[in-house]
Amino acid sequence: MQKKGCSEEELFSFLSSARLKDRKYEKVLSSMCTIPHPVAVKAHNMFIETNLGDPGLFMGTASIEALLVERLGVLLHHKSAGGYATTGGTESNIQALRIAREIKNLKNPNVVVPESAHFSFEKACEILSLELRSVPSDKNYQMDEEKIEECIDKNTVCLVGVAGTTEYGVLDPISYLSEIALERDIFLHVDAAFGGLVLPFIDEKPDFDFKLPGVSSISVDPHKMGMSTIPAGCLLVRDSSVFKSTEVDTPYLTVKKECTLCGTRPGGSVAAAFAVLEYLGEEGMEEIVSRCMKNNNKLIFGMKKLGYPVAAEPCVNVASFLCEDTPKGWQVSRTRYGHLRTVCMPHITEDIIDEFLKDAESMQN
Ligand code: 0PR
Repeated sequence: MQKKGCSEEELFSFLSSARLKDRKYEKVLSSMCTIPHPVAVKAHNMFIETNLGDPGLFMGTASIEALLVERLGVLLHHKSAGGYATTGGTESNIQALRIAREIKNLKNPNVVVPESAHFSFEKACEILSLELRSVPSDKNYQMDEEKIEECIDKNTVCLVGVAGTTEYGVLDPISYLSEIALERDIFLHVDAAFGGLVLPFIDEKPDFDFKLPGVSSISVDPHKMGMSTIPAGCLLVRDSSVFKSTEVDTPYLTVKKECTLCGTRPGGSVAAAFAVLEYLGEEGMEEIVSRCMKNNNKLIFGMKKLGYPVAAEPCVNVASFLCEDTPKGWQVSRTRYGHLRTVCMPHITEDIIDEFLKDAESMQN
């Protein structure tokens, strides 16, 4: 740190030069984040100094967090769902596994996840000393139903299914997992970090949420398709009494106990997440999701015409193609199996898809 501060002008010119090195979202087809909705930015700024870690000081902000949980609970078919805002899918997944572990309190606990699960489960298991058991994928990159049972034993504390996988945008057999979870009395966590704000707004809605009686908890991220500011995730649970399992005493706070992972927690991005849902309503979200799905289909159709079929038919606005080259100037990603992966977020327009397809065609020459 320098002894004497610098001028505001000098500071901001330095900051701008760093910011200029950031990639603009325009040609970014690899990200699950997007440009926040203008009402999100406005709400975020309004709540900029709020701290949900001390809700007694910020009762208004805490009431917005409760409303966000209620809205997402209703959307995911459980009006009285418990929950709280997290920093994103990683934290929600860690906390879900922590709850599952605490509830069962077994000696050598294991967790059964699909092979396609996001890498946050690896972090969670490492932190929580849980054995991670991966169920192989079937040919459609979904959790292979036939191989689930053989991974489960008496020490399994949690089953995980993904609704909208990170790499292929597919859905695990969550109805089936729900049946096993009920039969064997195992906690079932659904990672809908991405799909949770897509699937409720598409025409043929699959069952993946609390509608299925075996689902115990769900991760859903407003900072992905919810167009909120970062960080905004949410962990929802069917029965809020499970939060007792992660509670610690907080003697000097305005509340006596805390069940979250983070202490100080941003209120700005939570207000932003609520603002977007409230402002757009179901119709507004349907319109945005339908545009993203349409663009995703346009991309799939166009790539197929060029000889690059998708590796799996996605149910959300993610697609992975059998295509070894990458069009120049575009930011895409590669799945673990080497497929070219794209995400049609709200910042991707029809014109951008046309341009991408043109560049994909010219890379063939
Ligand atoms: N679960 C699923 C299904 C996810 O896709 C992700 C993130 C997570 C959990 C973890 O969420 P957080 O990153 O919010 O903790 N999936 C994206 C990915 O890893 C995240 C991402 C977003 C990556 C924007 C890059 C990027 O530019 O690909």
